Amino acid sequence: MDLKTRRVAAIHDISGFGRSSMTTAIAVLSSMGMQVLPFPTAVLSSHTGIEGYTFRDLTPDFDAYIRHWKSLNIRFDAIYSGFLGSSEQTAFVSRFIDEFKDENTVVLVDPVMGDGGKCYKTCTKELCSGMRKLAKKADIITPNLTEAGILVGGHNPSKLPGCESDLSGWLDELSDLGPEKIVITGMDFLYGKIGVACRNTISGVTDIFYNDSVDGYFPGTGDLFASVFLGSYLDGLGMTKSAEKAADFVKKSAALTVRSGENPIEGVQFEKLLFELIG
Ligand code: PXL
Repeated sequence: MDLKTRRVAAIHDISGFGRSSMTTAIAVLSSMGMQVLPFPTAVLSSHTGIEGYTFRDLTPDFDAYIRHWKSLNIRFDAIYSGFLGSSEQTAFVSRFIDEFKDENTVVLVDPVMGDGGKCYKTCTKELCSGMRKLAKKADIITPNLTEAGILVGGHNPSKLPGCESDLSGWLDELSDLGPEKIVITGMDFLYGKIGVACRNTISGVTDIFYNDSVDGYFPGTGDLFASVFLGSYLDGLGMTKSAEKAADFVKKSAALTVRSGENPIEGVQFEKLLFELIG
């Protein structure tokens, strides 16, 4: 066993109802033996897909939070950002990266902005342009197909690649944003299948794989994917193997949710499967 515990700065919101973002990142990465240091961006009573949610924006705390951590001389093996509520928050995350990234820190930016061909309510033009800037500072970005569209189209998710041959141009455009590795999830080009594309922008190599899809809409699976991906990547699995492990875990969690009859709006049931990540 590697006795050194890897430390991850998790920059996400905390949503009370509906498994997502910070609660998922802590559960998954802790199960994988990583220490998670939460940097909460907002507190919501539920994720934004559920009517009536409360939203407490924590941006006013960011500066003092960063300064305190800086005074403690904390070093991170990874900086992992997800849902952000405004372009002001993206600018703070950018500053966080400048303050804490060293040559061994992996920066993963999950540009949470939309799904199913639509932007989330909170995704403004300004937020999109902030995410594009953040992607420049990332080692790895993990957009779903819609978020790839929002990043490339500058806030217009309506034009999405419809097949693998369209995808290559999109990956080139995302490469131009600056990340070293791009992992696009949720590729629904083939009936009954859901695919992932992994592009190494240095070598230009792209790996694509598919799993059987599970019918239904499952919020929070992007957070689950990115968290399992990051834990696996920090364990040394490499981009494509980490993506395969993450996609497999998401698929099993979605299948369990369907079998259980639980409402998928609560997110997928992954708790009973976490033991599979330990080791
Ligand atoms: O799962 C992504 C996500 C994270 N955080 C909040 C969200 C969503 C998606 O809807 O609303 C608050």
